[in-house]
Amino acid sequence: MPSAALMTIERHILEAQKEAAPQATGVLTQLLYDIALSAKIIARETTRAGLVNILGSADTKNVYGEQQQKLDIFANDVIFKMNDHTGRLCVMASEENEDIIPIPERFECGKYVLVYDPLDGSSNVDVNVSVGTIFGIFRKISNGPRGALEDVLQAGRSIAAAGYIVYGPSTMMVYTVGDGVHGFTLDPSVGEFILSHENIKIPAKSKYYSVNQGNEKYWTPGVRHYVKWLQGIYGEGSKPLSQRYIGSLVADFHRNMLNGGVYVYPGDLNDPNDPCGKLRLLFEAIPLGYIAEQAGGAASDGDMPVLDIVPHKLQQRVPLFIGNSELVNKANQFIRDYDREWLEIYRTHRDQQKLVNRE
Ligand code: P6P
Repeated sequence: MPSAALMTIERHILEAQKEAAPQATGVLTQLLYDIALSAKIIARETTRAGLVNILGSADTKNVYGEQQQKLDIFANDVIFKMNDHTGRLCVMASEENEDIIPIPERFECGKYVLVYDPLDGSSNVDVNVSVGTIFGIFRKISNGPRGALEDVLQAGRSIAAAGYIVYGPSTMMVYTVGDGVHGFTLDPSVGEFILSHENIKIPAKSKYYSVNQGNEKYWTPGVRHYVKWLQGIYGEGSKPLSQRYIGSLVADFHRNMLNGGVYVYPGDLNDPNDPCGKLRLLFEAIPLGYIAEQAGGAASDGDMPVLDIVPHKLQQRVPLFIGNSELVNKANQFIRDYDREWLEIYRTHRDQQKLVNRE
């Protein structure tokens, strides 16, 4: 491999694919290029959002009833338009769209599926806080000539690649094709993503935990105990971690990937009909969960690995504990010990499909 200084993301993807899959046709490589280019276009707009009238809310809401930001819509459009005509995809699905996004009839279909959250944490753009794009790539499994919902509703164990872009003080793209996690920093002077973090591994020693303390009143007993354990309140054996919560999952997750820690967005029983928390299984938990596991970490819904869950609907939401394996496993233990009522209710919502890797 050439030295890191010369290693652009395009070259790295090509070299990694040649090594990991010599028989590869290069389609996945091209697809990752397309996403990198989309990221450059989105980065340009997020860094100058204050200068053009692209700031603030659009007058539309997404499928979750959340106010869409103008940049949400811009980022959603960019990713779609950079990928709808390439013949590499058979179908797309976006957190911002209610249904799957078919490839227009006038274009050929390919063998891959792209799921994405175009601009996670977008409400932070107006206050100049880091935001991110999250994506996952699956292979087509349906028999028809074009993509279908079944191509999108796949468990994370089947994923082919995943990544995120964090638009912060610098723009970074982090991706994995199952052979380690690699980070690239955008050099705006040449418009290239240059390898800056090769083979990222989550540190064994954690520094941070990320949770919205403002939701404490809704937390289940197990989550309450867990957060106190993270704060070191239980003395010997518990963790005196610092809290960092940006309100932007990609930014919090990226920091914890590099410095060690856990991000927590739990479910609760504030509404017994809605025990699943806020985050989306397909567009957030599965792609980031794959990256976390590839970096030696873990991602759980408080009960099992998120990569083992078979999604039963596009907008399925899950509780998320993601980052350092020891911290994630500890969350599962506290929930197992203290949150049987919540666990029973949550499982009925989740297990509407056979689970992967369950005998
Ligand atoms: P809350 C952004 O909307 C997001 O999906 C994540 O990026 C972020 O971590 C979380 O929601 C923030 O949610 O309820 O703490 O404001």
